Amino acid sequence: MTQRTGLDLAARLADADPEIARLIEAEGRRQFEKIRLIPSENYVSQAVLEATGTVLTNKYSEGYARKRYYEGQQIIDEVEELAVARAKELFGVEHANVQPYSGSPANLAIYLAFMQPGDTVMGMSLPMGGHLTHGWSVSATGKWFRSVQYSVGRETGRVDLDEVREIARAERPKLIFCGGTAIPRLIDFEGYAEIAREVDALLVADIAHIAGLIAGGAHPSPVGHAPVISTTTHKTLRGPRGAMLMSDQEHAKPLDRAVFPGLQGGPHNHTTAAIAVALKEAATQEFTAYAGQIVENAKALATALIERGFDLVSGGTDNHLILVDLTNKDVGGKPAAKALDRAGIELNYNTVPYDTRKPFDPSGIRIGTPAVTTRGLTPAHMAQIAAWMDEAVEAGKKDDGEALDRIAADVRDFTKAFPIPGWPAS
Ligand code: DSN
Repeated sequence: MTQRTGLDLAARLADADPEIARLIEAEGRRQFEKIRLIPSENYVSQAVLEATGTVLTNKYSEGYARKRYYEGQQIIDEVEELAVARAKELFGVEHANVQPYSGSPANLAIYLAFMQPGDTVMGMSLPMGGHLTHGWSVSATGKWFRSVQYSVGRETGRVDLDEVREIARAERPKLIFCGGTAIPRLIDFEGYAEIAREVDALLVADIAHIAGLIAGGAHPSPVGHAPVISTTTHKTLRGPRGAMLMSDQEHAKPLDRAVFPGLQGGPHNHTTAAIAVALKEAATQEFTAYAGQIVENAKALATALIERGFDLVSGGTDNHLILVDLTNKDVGGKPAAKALDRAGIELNYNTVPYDTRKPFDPSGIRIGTPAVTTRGLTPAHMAQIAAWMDEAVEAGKKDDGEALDRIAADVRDFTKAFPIPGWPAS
């Protein structure tokens, strides 16, 4: 008997729920016809898609492999053990937990494991490129803990470890986060580790954005510097939406207890299986080449944008991500992002360091190359993308819908040559 897959189910979905089937089809087309530059998004492989659409979603398995609270775990245990073993092997860590539902719950588990309410956490401030869960004021992590935040240099756009050290010495945080969501430069894990050691803080590396680059050798690893590491699985790592926590042996048990039973019930086993598949893919030579190509593409796109007068925070990129300050283009990030989206180029508006505008109407846009690299784009294509972006930003400023639609048509023609896994669904 052949294995039934998610794709077989697609045919049934069309009969059972034509409205949802039509929307999934439309979203597939939308993803296919756009140039997707959102740096935290990607296109997963057919194999990862198939693993997510399986009978594993039917099973409850609270607990961990060989220590569950429900019967019938003979197969699920093997799935989870495979995912854990592959994560340990790929990242070279002593311990991995593949159960967190996504990045924010994974980070909350770290607080539950190692902090008491009111303890001090130190993280990069959100508008400077950090993450909500690194102690930002509106997040539970900023409400229930005492949070101190570091920034980037006003002129350099880069983290200044001297400033980080100064704040750490003065505030004595129990936990220090490094990493974030809008950091275009390499993270100096060793430098953070020295500071954490000096003030006796636990260093946590949030590698959600760069996990795939680390796995593929295109960014230094935090292993050996940060005893605790959190990551999502769906960004550069190119797996399903999910997360992992990794650590040394010393921090393993409290982390596991914080995920379950501290914060979560049953793990999403279909996601665990798809994470295992993505980790297997990430261990291949092809993936190493992919990770390197992401960075090459980002550097080429950065150069092409600078040639067109775009102002890049920190002057460029070392990784997959580019943060553009549109102040000199005399347009806000939000109207620019909306114009670009109409023109077939999908990205997100974003605050830039020291932004004078509000977070919901900021000065910047954030772009990245993981998704277009998956589709096979190379540095040779980046000048064209920069040209379309330039035209679209200018057309948007003049409210020139016709010009935006013309670019979108050109983009649609262009993307036809670069298929995405899973669409059209066969
Ligand atoms: N939403 C993620 C991102 O886009 O970077 C961070 O949580």
